[in-house]
Amino acid sequence: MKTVKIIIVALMAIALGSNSYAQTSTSKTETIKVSGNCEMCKARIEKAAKLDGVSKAEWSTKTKMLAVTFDPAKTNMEQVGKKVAAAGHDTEKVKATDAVYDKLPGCCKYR
Ligand SMILES: [Cu+2]
Repeated sequence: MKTVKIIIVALMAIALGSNSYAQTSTSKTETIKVSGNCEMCKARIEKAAKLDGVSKAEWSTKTKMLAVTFDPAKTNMEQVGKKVAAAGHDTEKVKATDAVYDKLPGCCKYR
């Protein structure tokens, strides 16, 4: 009976251990600077950043920083940046094209 208890405890430890390992290895959070002004920009930026593999995207109207939590096996910050730029917002590496930028509402013109 004692042996059974030890085995159960050992199995639980393995299960818990591998679970926390899986969490740290499958998602990471990175932050990039994204140009924008208002709450409308925030909604647009966060929507654009939600690619497949992105679990969380949050942009601050104050700091202009976009924090993205994603699965590195599925996507990366380069892809997120490209998508955000395609929606009309400049990022550190990728800039929005004039054609997309011109279509932004007046309050969102950050240049
Ligand atoms: Cu805006």
